[in-house]
Amino acid sequence: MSILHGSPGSPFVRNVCVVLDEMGLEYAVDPVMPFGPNPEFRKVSPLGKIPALTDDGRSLPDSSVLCAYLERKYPERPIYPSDPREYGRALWFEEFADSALASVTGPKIFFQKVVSPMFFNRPADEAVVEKALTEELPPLLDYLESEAGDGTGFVGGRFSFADIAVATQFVNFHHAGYAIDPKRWPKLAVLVDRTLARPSFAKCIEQERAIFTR
Ligand SMILES: N[C@@H](CCC(=O)N[C@@H](CS)C(=O)NCC(=O)O)C(=O)O
Repeated sequence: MSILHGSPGSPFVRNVCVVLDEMGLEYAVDPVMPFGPNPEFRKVSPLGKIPALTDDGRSLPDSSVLCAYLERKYPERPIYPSDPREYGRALWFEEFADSALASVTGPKIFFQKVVSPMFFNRPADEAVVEKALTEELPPLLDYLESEAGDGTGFVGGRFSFADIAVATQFVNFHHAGYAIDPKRWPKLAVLVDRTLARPSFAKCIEQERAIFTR
């Protein structure tokens, strides 16, 4: 059985949990915390980041790498589109989510509102949160709304990894007490809700709520 190294609350660890679950694969979790001094873990993940996966006795880091690896190892259970253009678009949404979206929903919202008070006994910097919510996040949501189609999937009107990569960032947004405004971003709200209602996501979210809901 493969071992997923990582802890709850990381959108990148969650991506891999969801993909493993969507593929019907069993795995065990090694609860590695990020940012800690753990030289042993660097043998598995040289940059010290979570997640990493040990599979058949060998390890690989990085959620994007792991999802691509799993897709290649289990081609009968695809989560990326097979059409080249659609595949490229799915990779683009993954990149958009992992970089632009994560850099706002992660450090500027989830870290401020949840991690900082809960684990470092420090209140949120409300100015950072306010700027993120009112200035930085809306243009990103406008773009996603324009690409959300009829709410059945960002790529080709079907569920794919593009939907997972975007939706995982909103789990952290929800943990921080926020939700996508369905009046302003109706298609995006439907698509994210639909993606998060899948059993693969629902299982992760339930476990995480027990930790992060105050
Ligand atoms: N590109 C990486 C990003 C992973 C990442 O940034 N993980 C964070 C936790 S959400 C982490 O481990 N940060 C610790 C650090 O940067 O030292 C991936 O997709 O796996």
